[in-house]
Formats: sequence, C-alpha cells, structure tokens
Amino acid sequence: MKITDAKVIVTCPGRNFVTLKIYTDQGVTGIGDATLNGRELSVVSYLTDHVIPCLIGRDPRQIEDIWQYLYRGCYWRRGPVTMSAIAAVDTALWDIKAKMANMPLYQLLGGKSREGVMVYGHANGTDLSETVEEVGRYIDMGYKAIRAQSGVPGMASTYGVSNDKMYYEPADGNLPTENVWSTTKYLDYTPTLFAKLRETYGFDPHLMHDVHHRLTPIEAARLGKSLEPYRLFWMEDSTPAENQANFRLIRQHTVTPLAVGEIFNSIWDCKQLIEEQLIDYIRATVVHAGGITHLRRIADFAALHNVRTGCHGATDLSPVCMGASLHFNMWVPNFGVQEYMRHTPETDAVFPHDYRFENGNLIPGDTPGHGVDIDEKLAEKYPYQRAYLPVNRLEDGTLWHW
Ligand code: GCO
Ligand code: MG
Repeated sequence: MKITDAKVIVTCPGRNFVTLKIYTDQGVTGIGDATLNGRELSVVSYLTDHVIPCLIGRDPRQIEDIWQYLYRGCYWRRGPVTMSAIAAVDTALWDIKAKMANMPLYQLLGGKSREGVMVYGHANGTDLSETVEEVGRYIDMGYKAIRAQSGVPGMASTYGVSNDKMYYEPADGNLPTENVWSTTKYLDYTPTLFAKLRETYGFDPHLMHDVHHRLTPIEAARLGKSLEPYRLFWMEDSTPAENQANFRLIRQHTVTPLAVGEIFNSIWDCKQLIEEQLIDYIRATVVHAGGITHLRRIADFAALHNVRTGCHGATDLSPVCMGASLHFNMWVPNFGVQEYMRHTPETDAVFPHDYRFENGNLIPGDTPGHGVDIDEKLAEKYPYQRAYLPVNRLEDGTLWHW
C-alpha cells in the first residue's frame, strides 16, 4: 500500500483552519488537523514545501516509522510548527488505518475504557453576576464541568470573556489587539467569584479556571491557596512553564490541582513537571503535540506519575482534532477531562462529524476512522483571513504574557 498524494486545505468559516488530506493507492483517504492559531501559513508551507514530498510512495500503514522519519529525519526537532505538521500526518494515517480495519479509531487504540468523554464548557461574563448566571446556564445544558472566566473590575478586557457567549474567538485582529493587565486587581477579585459560585451552586459541579500564564510562581501559589475553600477541579496555566521548576514553588504552597500544557508540543516540555509530580493534569493535545502517536507516549508517561489528561479543546483546534482527541480519550486509562469550546454552525458544516454531546459528555460515533470529514466544496467558499491573538501589557506599558 502506498501514499499517492497529499494536499493542504485552508478554510476560514469564521476562523482559520488548516487540514491535511492524504490519499492512497487503495482509494482510502485520511485527514488531520494542522491549525496553529495566528501562525497558520507557516504550517501550510512546512507541510506543502517540506513534508508532502517525503510522504509520496511511503506505506501509510507504517505510522510509527513515518513519525520517526519526520521527527528525527528533519534534524530540527520539536517546536509548534514542526509538531503540528507531524500531528496532521499522524492523525490522517491513524484515520486511514482505522478505515482500512473498518473500525472506529478507539478500537485500534485499545478499545473503550469508558462510556463517554466528560467535557468542560466555557462560562464567562463581563462581571461577577453575569458570570454566575452563565455558569447556571451551562449547568442547565447538562455540563458536569465548567470553566468560569470573568471580567475584572477596573480592567477593560481580559482573557476568556466574549460578547458571543457560545462561541469565543480570541484571534480577533488583522493586527494583534492590545489588552491591559493588572495582577493586583485580578488576584483580589478572583476568589470572590468562586466564593459566589459555590454559594450559588454548591460543590457538585466541577469548576475550573484559566489564569492564562499571567502570574509569577509565587502569585500563582497565592491564588491557588486562596481558591482552596472552593475546591476547584483545576487551576490552569497559572504561570508560564518554559521553566518547569516554576511549578515547584506553586506546589509547595497549595493543594489546588494544577493543569498545564496546551502550548506544549513534546514530551520534553513536560518531563520534569510529570516526573516530579508538579502537576495533576497535562493539557497537551493531538494537533500541537505530534498527533496520537506522541500524545499516547505522553499519557503513558503521565500515568506512571498520577497525572491525568485534560486535552486542550479550544475553537482554534478544528473538529478533526476534536474527533481524534475523543477517540484517544475513550481509550486513555488516565483520562481526566476534555475541554469543549463549541464550534460555530459554519465550522461544523465544513467538518461533518459523528460525535455528539450528551449529559455533559462527548461521545464519538462508530464510523470507521476518527469520524470527521471535510466538505471541500464548502471549505473553498471561505478563503484564509489573517487573524492574530491579542498581546497583553501591564498598566505601565510593559509587554506581558497574554
Ligand atoms: C484554552 C486556551 C485557549 C487559547 C487559544 C489560543 O484554555 O482553551 O487558553 O483559549 O487561548 O487556544 O489559540
Ligand atoms: Mg488555556
């Protein structure tokens, strides 16, 4: 069996998505997500100019060998562009293998470990009362786990708060928009939000919160400590993790569970975090962490150290990534939760899929493969539009983490 061709499809049904499609001499095709928000075209070029020529003629069944060939073989290992490109190839090849076997992908990975994949939704509001109300709306929709983000008094904007309550899109500018950040205002306010949420809804719903990399380790430690009475499911990305030892300080001071890893692209980004048990949830996902092949390696390593999965699932990860991730989640023994930021109906129409939301879970269908397709005719109607993620400045103008 041989790979005969591959192409990259770029489409923007409201936001940009990059999809790789691989063709074989047996007529079976597979697709993989290659979207890297705000830097999409770099992956398009990486795939088209450098990866696709190396794929033609290879046996698509040799997924591991192709992964190693692209990872070791390029010499310049790791990095988000390389690993998103490898992920797209890997996902498409698993899709092909599962179609050839006439099985849903989770069967090939080892079969179902659970009946459904618990997901968390994104409740957000411009102020405390709107956020509390929004969390209630998610509870009514059946979510068992909800992330709460809120506007902070005295700050014009922050991460995670949107006008459209169902569809949050942070990549909102033809050039990066600029936000202003105050750690003091945020740290004073956030515990009051979670106090109110617990007072209103009790302790049944799992609650999480995304700090989006904005605190120093000692500030993150303080926030974790002040949130302890509200028993969060997790506090996410509380400080940047390039220096993995940052998390030692947070860990020393708080029992609030810690999640990190949506921007990681390899097992090396989380080796120390996992080995030293500095985190509770690893958020690496299919598209940015080298596909199913590499994510499985990370998850197995994490399992040895009591770390569970919590895959990234924002809207900039396409339904193709979500489909693949759900099959992975159905199998992975150390599953924690899956993020689920809903895609718009325009996006869902471009990517027909068989997963469904039921009682707080997403459930993949039994279509052979990962169960997600792309409507190429429809995709063509939405040409690429440059869009950037915002940048963040402190009140004195210093550039900060967004
Ligand atoms: C999350 C994330 C996202 C990112 C986005 C960037 O927890 O879902 O923080 O919202 O900001 O994926 O492209
Ligand atoms: Mg996040």
